[in-house]
Amino acid sequence: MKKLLSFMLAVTLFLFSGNAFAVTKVKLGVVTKPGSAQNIVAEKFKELIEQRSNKKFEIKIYHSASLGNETEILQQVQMNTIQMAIVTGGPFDTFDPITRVINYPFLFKNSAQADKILDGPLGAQILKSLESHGFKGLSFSENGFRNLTNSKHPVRTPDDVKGLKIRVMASAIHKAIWKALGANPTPMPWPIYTELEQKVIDGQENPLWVMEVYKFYEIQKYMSLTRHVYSYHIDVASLKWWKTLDKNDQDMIRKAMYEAAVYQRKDNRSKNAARLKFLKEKGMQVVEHPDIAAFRAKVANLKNMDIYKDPKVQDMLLKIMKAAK
Ligand code: EAX
Repeated sequence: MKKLLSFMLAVTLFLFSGNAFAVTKVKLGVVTKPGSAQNIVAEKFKELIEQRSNKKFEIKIYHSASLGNETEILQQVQMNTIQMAIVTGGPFDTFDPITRVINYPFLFKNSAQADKILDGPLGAQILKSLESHGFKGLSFSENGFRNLTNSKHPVRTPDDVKGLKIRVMASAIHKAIWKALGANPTPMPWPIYTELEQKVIDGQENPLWVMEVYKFYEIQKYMSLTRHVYSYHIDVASLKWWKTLDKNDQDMIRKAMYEAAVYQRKDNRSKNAARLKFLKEKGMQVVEHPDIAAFRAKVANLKNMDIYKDPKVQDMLLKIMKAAK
């Protein structure tokens, strides 16, 4: 009897002792659907962290806006009702104005340069800045370079943009870009298929994967490879939640998320040529070389706008512009 009791005590102690069996459930929100850039990061992160933590962390991915749109996801991350999220740069703009620096039009020459800057000290400074807004910024993954599509006519120059009703993300800089180009920018959360189909809006802008995964070729006849903004995601955790984790777990999570981001950027880029081919086959008329110089000229003064006046934001903009020269 005594033996049995001490055995049971030992088992109970073992079961309740510390972390060996304690599972930490993590809700991870993305607004887009399986196959999307955001969801590929989420799935890779889940795979890496569950394996490396021996399932101590269990990641449940909530995709397809099941936790709300991107702004709503970020609000829940601040409150720690959602622990992690992969969110496009645009909607961060209202939470921390420093993020709008990366959305500056025609900022990066190419993806290698974007990686170098965002993975370097300037990117780290931007991620750090998010802490004063309740987010632990972990890494940058990517949506990709954004291109314009519309249902009205081919766009070669800014003159062709005049009067088009273009959906933009919830972001001051995205709205400013399309206003400067002469469009009628209309902020709207994701997804937007129905609005395009019903012609509430004429066009939208997004990286190539979006036109494929969301079947925009069915409802948007014209695409121009404007590559006007390098669209990043910020892979974040709730700062409230982050502070409850010990240093080892924090390091493991940060590392796994960065690796997931690097994996996804590469994956995304490797598919672009095939996507362009696919979209043409589906009947999209593509202007491959719009007059980029004319587009650039129209947005050249945006850096002097009020949305970049905050000294911290202005300072970051100038530093990134210099680094991207
Ligand atoms: O990734 O809202 C947007 O235009 C985003 O790019 C969207 O989440 C697709």
